[in-house]
Amino acid sequence: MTSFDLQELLSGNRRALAKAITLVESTLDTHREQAQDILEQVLPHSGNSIRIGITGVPGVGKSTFIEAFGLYLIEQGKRVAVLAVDPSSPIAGGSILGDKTRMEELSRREEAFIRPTPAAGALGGVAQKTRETMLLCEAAGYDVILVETVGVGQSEYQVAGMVDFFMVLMLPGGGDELQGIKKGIMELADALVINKADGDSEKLATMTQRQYSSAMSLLRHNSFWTPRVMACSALTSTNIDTVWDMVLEYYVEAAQRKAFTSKRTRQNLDWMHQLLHEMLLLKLSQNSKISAMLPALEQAVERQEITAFAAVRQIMDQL
Ligand SMILES: Nc1nc2c(ncn2[C@@H]2O[C@H](COP(=O)(O)OP(=O)(O)O)[C@@H](O)[C@H]2O)c(=O)[nH]1
Ligand SMILES: [Mg+2]
Repeated sequence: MTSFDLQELLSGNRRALAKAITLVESTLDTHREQAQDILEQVLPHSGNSIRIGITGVPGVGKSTFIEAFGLYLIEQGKRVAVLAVDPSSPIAGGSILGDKTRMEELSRREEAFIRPTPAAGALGGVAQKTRETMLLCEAAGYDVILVETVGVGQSEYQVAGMVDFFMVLMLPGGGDELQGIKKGIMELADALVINKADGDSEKLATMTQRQYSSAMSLLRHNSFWTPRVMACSALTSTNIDTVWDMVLEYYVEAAQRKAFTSKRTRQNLDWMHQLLHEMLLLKLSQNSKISAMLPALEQAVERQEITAFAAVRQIMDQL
């Protein structure tokens, strides 16, 4: 990519942004190199957005919420990027079709950029692509990045590790176990938002909110921030503004306590270690000598002829 394209990207040109993301998502070595080059150049222009992670079981209303929330943010003068992490989606964009219909108005807005999940199995993993895409979107001038994820595998943990504010959407009634939410996720949440607090469910939502408020106050959290429990309706756009006000409040408090930069610094270091891990595994798998000896070593360990440690030691000797 030429420096001209980079200027285009920085000026917010959507085609330049889409092209850069395609390079980031590519599995071709030459594309990866180009992508890394671009990422290094955009780095000084990134980091200036509000990064929000949104998770919850399928059907809780994430896409509907993002539509309402995104449109509200645009009303507030923001530019909004929506990224999805869905490791269960086998093809690029496999899951977004249904979502596009829920984000119909948002996807038509000039101030919004919606990017579906990259193909699963891409080098470095889906979450890493999302992280890099986030930096590109920031360089292109998006003020708020919304990262949506479904509760599959490690995706919620990965998303929590790349955003400033992590939100769990829930349904009125039913405990977290009933709703299929992992225990650790509740501890990572900066807010629980009970969605579908409308019509017949409004009362139930208020009750659920009360239950979770007391449950959350019992949870241990090692942050300056006490997680909030709210109720909203994405369908009727009720309390969407309250959710945004809460995020802003979090930012003000975080900035005052200088907790903000330290959180991102920590995330960056985690990211580095994760990348190192992945690169080492990749190097190992690309090493033909090691690939050739692996089956025999596995057998030997299976038959208890050698210890796992001895097997790994033999592999390490090849490096
Ligand atoms: N009553 C009500 N229905 C909602 C609300 N938000 C979403 N829905 C409905 O719930 C279903 C699933 O929504 P969707 O946004 O696709 O959920 P996702 O799978 O979490 O992305 C759709 O039929 C929505 O219309 C809400 O606030 N109130
Ligand atoms: Mg959805």
